[in-house]
Amino acid sequence: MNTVAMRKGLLNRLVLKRGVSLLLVLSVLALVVGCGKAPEQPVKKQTVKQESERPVSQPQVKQPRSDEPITVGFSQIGAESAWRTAETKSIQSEAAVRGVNLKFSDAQQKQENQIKALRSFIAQKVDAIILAPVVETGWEPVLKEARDAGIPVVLVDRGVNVSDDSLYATLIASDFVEEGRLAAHWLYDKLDGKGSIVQIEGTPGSAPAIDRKRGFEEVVAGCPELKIIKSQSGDFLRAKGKEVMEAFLKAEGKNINAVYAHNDDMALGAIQAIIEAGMVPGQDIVVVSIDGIKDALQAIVEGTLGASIECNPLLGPKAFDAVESILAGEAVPKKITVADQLFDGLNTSMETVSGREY
Ligand code: GYE
Repeated sequence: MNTVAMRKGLLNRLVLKRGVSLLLVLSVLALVVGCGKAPEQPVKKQTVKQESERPVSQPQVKQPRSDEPITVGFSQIGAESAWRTAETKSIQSEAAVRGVNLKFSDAQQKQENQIKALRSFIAQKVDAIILAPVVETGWEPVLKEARDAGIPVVLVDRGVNVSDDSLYATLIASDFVEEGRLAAHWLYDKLDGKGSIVQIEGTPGSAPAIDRKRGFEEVVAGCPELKIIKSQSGDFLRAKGKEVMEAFLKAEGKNINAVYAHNDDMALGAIQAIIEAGMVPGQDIVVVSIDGIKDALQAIVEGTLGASIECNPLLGPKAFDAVESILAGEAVPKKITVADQLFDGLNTSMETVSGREY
């Protein structure tokens, strides 16, 4: 068997195996693909370190009275994507199931609104806060206020960049760097190692945009015949993904072989732009993205989207498990990693689509 056939066979087997961890997929692929080896330098100070997966006890958390329902404040980013809407629903419905009194605040993509919401939760003396931080930086003052008030903060889906880990109790999220690497390896395989890629990035300064870019570019840097010719933010929005792709097509036209979008919504917008430009997505231009939402799985079945790396948004159960453990004085891991999988034409059918909740 030649190397390409071997690589294909390997990838096929790997994608077919549901629930396989990205880490496992990548370590095998890194050996076989031969490009995109891990960089010599450690890539950014990770928001969360591996060794932090060990349970750690929490600093002075006020224990609620056990006969009363707990009150939790949830500061959500907004509703920019189908992924985000699914996450909101998961947290709201899990709160209802557990009889938690949930105070919900939608920040409409603005960090200042999230900071205001957190201050209001602190003033209302909630038992715990769940925060999905829009960007990585700028959280220290308000997180200190929460810690001083004895209110634990559980981060969901995006990490923060803080000098002191004790400012939050735990982070429940996918490994975005690995998602980016997996997208690049899939594309390498699809393009037989060569081609020009355009990248549609997520919200500037957000953990998934930073890390998905880093993981993807790290692999591409090791592939001499793969090039990223354009890169721009589409803010995780379908309409903006389309706009950015229109501009890319205007500037580069037929030079573009592939699109890497940091989420499915932007990829679906880009697919629309490709069709409107008279080209065939999946044939003239290959598209790969991240999230694994229902519409993306449908596009995979239709052949317009090549692959989507799942990022599981159903974080409600894990978030409230963490809140309850912390309030019970139990130790929780500093990072709770959510397992994801890759979807492409080999493992996605109409049945997969209809089984998808979001
Ligand atoms: O991938 C994207 C969204 O933070 C993981 O945010 C999340 C990302 C998700 O809007 O669709």
